[in-house]
Amino acid sequence: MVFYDRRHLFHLPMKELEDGIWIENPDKPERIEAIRSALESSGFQIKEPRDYHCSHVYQVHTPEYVEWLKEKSLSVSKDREYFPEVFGYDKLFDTGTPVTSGCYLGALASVSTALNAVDSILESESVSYALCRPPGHHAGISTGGGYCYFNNAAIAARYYQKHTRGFVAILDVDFHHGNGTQEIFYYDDTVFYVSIHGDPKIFYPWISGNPWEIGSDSGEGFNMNFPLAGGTEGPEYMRTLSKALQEIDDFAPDLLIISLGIDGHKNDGIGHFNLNDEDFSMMGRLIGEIDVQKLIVQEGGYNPVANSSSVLNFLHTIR
Ligand code: Q9C
Ligand code: ZN
Repeated sequence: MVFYDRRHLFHLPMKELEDGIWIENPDKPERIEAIRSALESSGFQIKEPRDYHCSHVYQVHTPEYVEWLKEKSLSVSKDREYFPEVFGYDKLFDTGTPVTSGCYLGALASVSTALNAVDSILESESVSYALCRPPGHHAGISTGGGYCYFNNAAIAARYYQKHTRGFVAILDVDFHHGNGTQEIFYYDDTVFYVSIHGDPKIFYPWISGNPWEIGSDSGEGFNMNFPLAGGTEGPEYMRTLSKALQEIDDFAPDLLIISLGIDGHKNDGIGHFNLNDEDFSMMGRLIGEIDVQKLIVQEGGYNPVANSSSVLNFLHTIR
């Protein structure tokens, strides 16, 4: 089942400060609208989600962060955006993630999209896809960044556990390391976070994603990072993915959440892998070999054309 919420259209970030220069913000509504229309034309039925109480957000994020974002977002005027002024001393950790007038409600709708998909899983759907925007995997316990405000996948994991007490694995295939998801579950042995991403020595978010970050205390051994070089092609990627999937299979989760970014596609303007449309078919096929219910949560992916073909391919092969 596919879930989508049109309220993401109210979140319209305009610019991003990159290397001291203002550029157009790549998190455009079109990147998601392209996926939606491709899914519609190939016969997927799309459900508009119901809303959930905002308390689910507090299972992951601190009240201080959520309240701050709400107040800032609801007070910024429609044609403006708020940027963190002093790097490292604000609740947004980079200069690509402005507070817009629509970001708080948009982020809540994005969370709802993921929670609706969890409900379908609880009603025994085998694979569900949450077409989320804004994305979530860079959002940590009390910080937003990387175009992310609330961590959709993490909140979905907690919501699933509330109903099942089950074990959850999160496989993150976005080009960037999901520093937020890693942080949220770092001390937790009930959620296994596994990520394949561009080497953080060179690529955003720089602060995390190394192989020695393995989790801590009872979470030790339940966090695993597979950094890859820029330019990585399909065959090497699939070898790494197979290793990651073997680890997930050993963990034997009750639910597998896939943080699906398309920014590893060769035509993506932000990520730096060399994957093509067929590679996303192969990814879906390999992940589908694990016999567990699956929740796919959309993360990055900035080329509308690559997004729609790759998501279609992925959804056609996963099971
Ligand atoms: N010069 C996601 O894909 N910009 N976020 C990096 C490097 C931020 C990506 C700029 C990329 C964030 C969800
Ligand atoms: Zn990304």
